[in-house]
Amino acid sequence: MTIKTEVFSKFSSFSFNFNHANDEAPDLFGAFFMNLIRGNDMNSPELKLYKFDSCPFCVRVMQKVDSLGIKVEMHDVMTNPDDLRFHMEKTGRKTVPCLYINGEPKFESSDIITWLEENVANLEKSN
Ligand SMILES: N[C@@H](CCC(=O)N[C@@H](CS)C(=O)NCC(=O)O)C(=O)O
Repeated sequence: MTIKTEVFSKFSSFSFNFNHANDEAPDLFGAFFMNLIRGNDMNSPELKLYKFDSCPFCVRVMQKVDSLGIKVEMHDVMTNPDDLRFHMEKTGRKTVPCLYINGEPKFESSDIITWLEENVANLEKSN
């Protein structure tokens, strides 16, 4: 369902769009209102987890992500060569799990889990 809303005020008018079904917000106002409606914090850090599914340390982190209900973009280094290349170029390592917090890599599953638990209040929730 795409919602397009027009907002008029005395001095200006603007419209915004967001697509509820696929989480797309094609403009800044759309993103702002989508996050507002969902109770998401616009200042929450962007999280990307580099992992592969048969890695037990990755599984621990993914279970924590699930149980906390937070939104994390998944990058599988086993199935996606571009993800592996990026991760190695960025860190000089191929070790996973690695959580990128606003682009900054954090290694060690137990440190990642502790960080998630300590910061859950500020993290964007999954839907
Ligand atoms: N102590 C680390 C262990 C991580 C680890 O050993 N990951 C393996 C996959 S299960 C790996 O990436 N090995 C390849 C490498 O380190 O180059 C943690 O808890 O995150």
